[in-house]
Amino acid sequence: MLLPTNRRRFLKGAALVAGAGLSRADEQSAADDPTTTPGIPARAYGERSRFERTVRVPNAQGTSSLTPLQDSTGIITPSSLHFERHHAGIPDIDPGRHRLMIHGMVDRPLILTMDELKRFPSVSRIYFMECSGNGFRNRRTARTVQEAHGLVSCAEWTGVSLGLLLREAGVQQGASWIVAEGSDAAKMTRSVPLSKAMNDVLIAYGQNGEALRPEQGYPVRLFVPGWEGNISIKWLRRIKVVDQPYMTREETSKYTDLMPDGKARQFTFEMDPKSLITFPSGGQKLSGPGFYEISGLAWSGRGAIRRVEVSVDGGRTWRDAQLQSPVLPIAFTRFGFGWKWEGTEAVLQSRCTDEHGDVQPALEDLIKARGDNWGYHYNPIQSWKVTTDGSVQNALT
Ligand SMILES: Nc1nc2c(c(=O)[nH]1)N[C@H]1C(S)=C(S)[C@@H](COP(=O)(O)O)O[C@H]1N2
Ligand SMILES: [Mo]
Repeated sequence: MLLPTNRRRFLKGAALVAGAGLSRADEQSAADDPTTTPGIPARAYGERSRFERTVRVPNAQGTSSLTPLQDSTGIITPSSLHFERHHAGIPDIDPGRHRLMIHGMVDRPLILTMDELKRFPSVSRIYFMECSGNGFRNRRTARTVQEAHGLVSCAEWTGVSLGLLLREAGVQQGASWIVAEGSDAAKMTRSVPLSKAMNDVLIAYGQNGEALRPEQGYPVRLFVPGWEGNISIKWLRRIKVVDQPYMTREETSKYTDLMPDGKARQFTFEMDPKSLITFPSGGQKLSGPGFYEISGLAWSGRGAIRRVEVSVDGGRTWRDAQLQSPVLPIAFTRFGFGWKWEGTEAVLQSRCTDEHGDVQPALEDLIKARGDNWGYHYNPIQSWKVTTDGSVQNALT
């Protein structure tokens, strides 16, 4: 990577700050010096440092919470910071009593305990999950990337391939959809085409190396890779194999978009390519002119990210950002872009392209295509304005 010529000066500055820190440490009492007093003993379940404060932000009704994307590193969202969306609270389910039923147009209906489910071969995959309502509602009022776009996260999910379970049950001729139902008080229900269900859908019980969190659907959820979060039914209790979509509330009155011609877009399953600069982003402050690595996340429900471009002049010119490995399909991809801030006003943007050549659009293009009476699948380019004092703002406000 070609570094700006002032990179060395930037690093020298950092060393000076560290030097100043050392002399302050000398003045601290012995009890505060970790090299002279033994630390606390081992503990049974880990906690982060008390100095780390970043948290999810729940909405006023407690029906969702937002991932602090501005503080994220790498591509994995820790389970404790994974965004939440629940329509009737988080149920408290005893896995010993939970059952998953697979029935309908099958030769051998199944009723599985969690232990039985876990006897099937398991698969683990890193996938992002995004609520299709992400980004639209707060697009003008949001100050931070968390407030604007925090209904997206990325985790490692472990479970059983739904295709395997459906083959075990024996799908009958003429079946073309499944209907999945949750055991929360919302009894959230969605229809999934059988072709997707047989392809890459997981019946997931693991998240980032341990059991799913209750917020994410403990003890078991449907995980539909790349599709709008709503379809990944949590607290899953039933899958019915059927021959048509069931037109549930979540696929008729919700999660549809009214187009200018009066028709509604329905079954808009896939999440479109989207990227965000997470540093520097709204609410953060640059300490002064000099070198920075602009950092961000890109993802697409249709596959891998192939390219991310960054503009530091409000979209007049674009240059390629570096994609950091791993670059996985249907997962967050972290990108970086070396930038020398001159101390003048700048508008920072990122724009991604996925492996199918689909490009993240400008907001004007989305409005041209869909009118302005829609709210789901909001993926336009996000602009952050850096002002001369280094503070960063949402450029749409
Ligand atoms: N049973 C059930 N499943 C559900 C929901 C729900 O309220 N109940 N919310 C859906 C919505 S709208 C989204 S965006 C995702 C969010 O998953 P997460 O909370 O694990 O991030 O779960 C989906 N699955
Ligand atoms: Mo959602």
